[in-house]
Amino acid sequence: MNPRTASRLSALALLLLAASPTHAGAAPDGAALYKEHCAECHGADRFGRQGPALIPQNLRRLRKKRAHGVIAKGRAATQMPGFGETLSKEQIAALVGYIYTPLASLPEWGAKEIAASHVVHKPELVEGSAKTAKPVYKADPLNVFLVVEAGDHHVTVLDGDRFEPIHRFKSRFGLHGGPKYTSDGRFVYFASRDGWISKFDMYRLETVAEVRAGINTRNAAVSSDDRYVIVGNYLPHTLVILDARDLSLAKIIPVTDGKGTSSRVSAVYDARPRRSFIAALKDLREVWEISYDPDPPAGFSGSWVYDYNKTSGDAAKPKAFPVRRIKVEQYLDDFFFDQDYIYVIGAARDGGGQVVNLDARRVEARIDLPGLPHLGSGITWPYKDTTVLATPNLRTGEVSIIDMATWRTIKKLKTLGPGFFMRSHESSRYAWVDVFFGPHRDAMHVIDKATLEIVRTLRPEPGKTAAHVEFDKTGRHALVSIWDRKGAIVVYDAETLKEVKRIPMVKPSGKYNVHNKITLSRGTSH
Ligand code: DHE
Repeated sequence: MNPRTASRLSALALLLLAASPTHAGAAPDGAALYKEHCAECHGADRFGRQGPALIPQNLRRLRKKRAHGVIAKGRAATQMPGFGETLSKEQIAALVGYIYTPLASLPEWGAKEIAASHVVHKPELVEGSAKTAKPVYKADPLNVFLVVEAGDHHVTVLDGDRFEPIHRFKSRFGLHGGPKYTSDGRFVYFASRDGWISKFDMYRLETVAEVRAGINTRNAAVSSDDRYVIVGNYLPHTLVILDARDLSLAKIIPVTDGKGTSSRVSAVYDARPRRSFIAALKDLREVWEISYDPDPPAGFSGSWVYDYNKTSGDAAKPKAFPVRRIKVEQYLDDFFFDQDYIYVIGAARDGGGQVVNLDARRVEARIDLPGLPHLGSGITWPYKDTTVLATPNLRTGEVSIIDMATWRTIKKLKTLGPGFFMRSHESSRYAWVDVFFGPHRDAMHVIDKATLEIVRTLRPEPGKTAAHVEFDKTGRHALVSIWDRKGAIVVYDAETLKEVKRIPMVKPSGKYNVHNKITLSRGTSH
């Protein structure tokens, strides 16, 4: 080979090497590796998609060394896989460097952007007039389930008596968390991980309105008076309040401590008897109570007034959304309420829990939780002369059963592996818990609520993950998801534990019964 050709070839080889994010020799290119391995779930722009945003502002609680471990080994209790087998240490280090590199500018998602994304698809359904007040189908509207099919981003409306699909429609990409019904079950609100909130009419089976309330959203809640929807965001660090009728913007609350530190929102829920929303924060050791009571009790601050009636000088206008901040000991990654909504039982990703008294505005007890429970999954039931709270733990194969009078763990029930979801119903003697991770992920335990023992382990489809149970209105049937693209909803007789029916679905994740949700059944999430 002549020297000129050889030098051209080696230049070409160098070019090719530089273009490959995984080649040996040259320093790995974090940006290219990100594009190849991370962008699909975390977004090409790093603002999050199904996975969270990977920018320094949202990684404050994760040290670089830990980030290295997460990329190598995956993250417990999330869909994050480990890349330790695929990527070298140097490549992982390059990725860590890349995700901690500040962006030239932070994305704006304020009033202007939110308003520009707002679409009212069906103006005639915004208020739900008498003319449209009957379902277009013949099924008990209170015993209908919504099933989120995560595999192809659809939602099925399922008749809870006959277990037959009534309707199926395309949802926004990556719905996460429970859809939230209005108090009569007529409307429902979905939140997607990328910030879209959709309002759906359960009677007319149509999407009424949509708005993008954030770039990377945690979850949403509806006020008990059906007037507002609140959205908790990871990005930007805001709580966004929408008018529940048409999803127009009512207020943006920046989540900051007033001293320059802002925070992601871990979760926000409605606290019905308090007429307030409660938000847990990821980066500030605080719980926030946001009142929508026209006459909020003492301790709230903030004077912004939202003209809900869109009129001026109206005496009935609520003093909208003042905030009361409560200091806590640890960052809360999620939480759960007691049945009276006085206590917040909060959990941190690294384990441990704390009980916050919302009235006294202080931490009142610590509870023993070994790892982060997917706390939306905690349920309660009467046990002997007390009430217990039970939740699976995402790291260890055990269900913690806690006495809510003393906050002591009365049992750690061994399971075949860490679980995600736990469910029951007032009229059922059983509680069901899945085994989401590990070799037994196809198993579903059935626990006797009186003896606190596992009485049966079902395997609805051997080899495929069985997860997330929801009961029908009466509690006679329990529905289990086969979490697979060729999946199904398997309906069980909740007493005999025998299979009744199998309905094919595309990776059905959660399912949500209207009656159980709007009556705040103890056996399900709210
Ligand atoms: Fe969830 C609900 C947090 C991972 C499926 N999940 C929730 C809620 C929170 C939460 C705060 C309650 C929101 C609500 O209903 O308003 N989830 C988290 C996490 O912190 C975690 C561990 C990491 C993350 O990725 O955010 C996590 N969740 C997952 C998953 O990996 C699951 C299994 C698949 C997915 O869709 O991402 C998953 N989460 C669900 C489902 C619900 C949920 C199906 C609703 C349960 C219900 O019955 O209400």
